[in-house]
Amino acid sequence: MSNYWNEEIECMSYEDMRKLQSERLVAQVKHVYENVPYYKNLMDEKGVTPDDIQSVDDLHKLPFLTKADLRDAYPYGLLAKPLSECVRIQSTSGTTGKRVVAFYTQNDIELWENCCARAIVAVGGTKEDVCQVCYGYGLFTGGPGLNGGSHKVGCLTLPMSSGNTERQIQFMTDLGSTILCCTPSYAAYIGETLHEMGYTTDDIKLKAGIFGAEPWTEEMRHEIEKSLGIKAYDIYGLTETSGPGVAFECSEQTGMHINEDNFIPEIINPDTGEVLPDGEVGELVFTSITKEAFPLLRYRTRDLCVLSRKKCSCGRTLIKMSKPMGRSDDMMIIRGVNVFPSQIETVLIEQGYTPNYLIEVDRVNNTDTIDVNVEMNPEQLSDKVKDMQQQERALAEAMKTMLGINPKVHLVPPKSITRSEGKAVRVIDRRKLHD
Ligand code: DLL
Repeated sequence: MSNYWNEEIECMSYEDMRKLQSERLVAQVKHVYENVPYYKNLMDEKGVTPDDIQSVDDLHKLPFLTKADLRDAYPYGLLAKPLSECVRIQSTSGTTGKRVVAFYTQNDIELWENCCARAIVAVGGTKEDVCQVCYGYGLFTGGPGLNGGSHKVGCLTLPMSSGNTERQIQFMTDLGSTILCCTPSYAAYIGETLHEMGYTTDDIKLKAGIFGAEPWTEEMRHEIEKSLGIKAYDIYGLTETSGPGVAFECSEQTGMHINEDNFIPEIINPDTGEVLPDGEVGELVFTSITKEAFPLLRYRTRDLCVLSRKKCSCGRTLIKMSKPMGRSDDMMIIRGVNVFPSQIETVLIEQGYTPNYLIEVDRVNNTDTIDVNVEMNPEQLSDKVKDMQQQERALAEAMKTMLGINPKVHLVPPKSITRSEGKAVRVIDRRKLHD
């Protein structure tokens, strides 16, 4: 059984991939210029015409597209196909007023599901597998994307959606699910509930998990692998570029292969827009070269990561992206220091705590404050106040070493931090309320 869904593409030589990308890019720029007045204006303003784009080497000449553009053009302003050819929308939740609506033709859905099928096959999925999809279904892309990929591979697909965790575990044990797809925070919760219900990993048949949609650390990967007795793989994507499956992890588990026959990645300096060489950290930018209805050229994701063309032991030649280190817009600046929630998570797990935490940021007397509420394991509970204070101090000290700032740590009782069934909320920043 092959480990690839599309070996020709996934193992294509660099030269052939560049050639394919260039052909697709040239056609895509023409398609967008002719059909999307909004983007034509952006190109005209920059003095670029489709004729200036002859290959991938010319990509940098195109203007960027940002979330603000998506908002300006909402809802139909970036549509590149007549509505009569569109068959679906997906959308972000828009809780912060930044709703994105993406459109798909039948062919766009095909391409998207094939990207997800690549991800499933890369973790060892075949038609013998039972694939339990507990990403949200509906407008969110997670459920529909992995569902479609699972069908393509021929797995028995369990379209569970998120929530009702005991029922998830019932299905998992009764039907013998072998692949689990959900957010990493929900996977951790499922593991916790499984053990609370009195099961062990011997009672389930899971072998692999495909977890994404939110940042998670290597430490959290190990926790989940232990608790569910599986290999945990990362998957990346965003609504704007179709959803999950833009990039996926393989057996090497050292970053995600980007489906670069569909999405050309670039890394830029987020402040200047300058394109950075492979190996440097910066903002990830994607150009979708195959999408018909909603093709975004040079879309700034705000996700910070590194690209690498290092040879991969799985045989794929597709470029790899590191785990996103966070978003340039969820980086907290606390007393002038850049802090990512993932750094705090790393410290917590290293120190033997669970990844259940809530960061509260505020500003008191013009000084930023950061409070980290950390849930204890039952074994860490102590009825001696002194012991608890000692533990809090030790944790604060470890965070200071990692972050360079001194947070206030509060140990809170087991199970007191709300579990997430979708994307976890890790930070409450009250400074925004005062601004
Ligand atoms: O989260 C699509 C998705 C669904 C990806 C299921 C993977 C699995 P959005 O809701 O539009 O789409 O959110 C996209 O989520 O820009 C990243 O900031 C973040 N994100 C997605 N995958 C990862 C990941 C879906 N593996 C935004 N690691 C992106 C870290 C991720 N962050």
